Formats: sequence, C-alpha cells, structure tokens
Amino acid sequence: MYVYILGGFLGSGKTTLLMKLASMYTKRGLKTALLVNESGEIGVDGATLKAEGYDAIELPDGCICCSLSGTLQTALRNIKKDIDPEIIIVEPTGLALPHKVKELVRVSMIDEEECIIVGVCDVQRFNDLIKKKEQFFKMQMSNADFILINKMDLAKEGQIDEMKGWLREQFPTKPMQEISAKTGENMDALYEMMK
Ligand SMILES: Nc1nc2c(ncn2[C@@H]2O[C@H](COP(=O)(O)OP(=O)(O)OP(=O)(O)O)[C@@H](O)[C@H]2O)c(=O)[nH]1
Ligand SMILES: [Mg+2]
Repeated sequence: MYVYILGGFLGSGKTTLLMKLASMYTKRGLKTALLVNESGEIGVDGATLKAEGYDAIELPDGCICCSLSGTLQTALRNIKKDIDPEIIIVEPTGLALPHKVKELVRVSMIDEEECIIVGVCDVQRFNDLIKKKEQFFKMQMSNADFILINKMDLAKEGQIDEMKGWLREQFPTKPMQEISAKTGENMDALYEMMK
C-alpha cells in the first residue's frame, strides 16, 4: 500500500490534485481511498467525494498534524480494515507540517507501507509566498519526496524556470515536475514519478 501526503500551502491546488490523482488511479484499476482534513476553496468534502464514487473520509476541523493526530490514526486504521486500498491520498490543511503527518501514518500502520510526501506549490503565488512566508514554505518543502510546481497553465514566460532555479538552490537533489492539476497537463509524467 502506498500513502501519499499532499503537502502545500493554502490554495496551492491540493484538492484539485487529489481529485485528478483519484480519478487517475481508479481508471488504472487501483483501489484508492481519500482522507481530507478540510474543505478549502474548492469545497470538496467527504460527501462530494463519495458522490463521485470514491472511498473518502473527511476529518473534522482541526489540524491532523497536531490536535487531530489521534483522529488521523483511527481513520487510517479504519480505512485499512474496511477498505484495504492500494493507495491512500491524504490532504492535510495548508498549514500542516507534512513530516508530522508522515510520522503519524508510519506509527498507525500495521504492515510495511510506502509513505510519500508530495510537495505542492503554486507558481503564480510563489514570489509572494517567498516574500511573506519563506521559512514556512521551506519547512513544508524540505520534507517532500518530490516537488510539484502546480498551475503551470497560469505561469508567465520564465516563471517556471525562475522558480525551479530557486528550488534547486534550496533542494539540489529533489525531483521536480511542473503540472497543472486543473488542466491535467503533465499528469502522465507525474504518474511515472508516483508509481
Ligand atoms: N489555473 C489553475 N488553477 C488551479 C490549478 N490547481 C488548482 N487551481 C485553482 O486554485 C484554487 C485552489 O485550489 P484547491 O485545489 O482548492 O487548493 P488547496 O491546496 O486544496 O486549497 P486549501 O485546501 O484551501 O489549502 C481553486 O480555485 C482551483 O481551481 C491549476 O493547475 N491551474
Ligand atoms: Mg483543499
């Protein structure tokens, strides 16, 4: 079983990506369960995801990396027991620290499983975020196994290269991929990274 944690700031596109990934894995015949911590801008909640035909669990308000850590662990165990999926995708809130979530996943699972942190960032708001919340952004991304530069469909010329340059300086060894969770651009490349 693989557990993917989508780490990234508020509005970076985590829910949009979660929906795309769920559809991608399901189409390829992999049983996928979703665990969402918050209905953000897009307002996707557990009920909506279930209506789309996905196995989804919505956690109540609060942060799964701190106040709701016990709730997250129970939810993970229940998913494993009741659904036993091949893939679990977890969307914490945009303020969560993904490595804390990963630690909770690690201690919650009975069997060995792969737990991967996907860092999601928004190319359009990148400069702004770096100006205002550089330390937090670095902390979120420093624990990611790979980084997605999302919203490539909105990027101005040179913006993706500029952002990649900055990220390479900070994290020289991390794989990176630009995608659009909305249009689906480069999702095939992402699938290759996530297999
Ligand atoms: N153009 C474009 N818009 C995107 C893309 N991905 C997400 N969005 C939009 O960005 C906004 C935020 O996307 P969400 O998927 O809700 O982001 P999130 O990270 O889940 O947000 P929170 O849960 O509130 O932290 C929505 O209006 C999305 O439609 C993308 O690749 N391209
Ligand atoms: Mg969201």
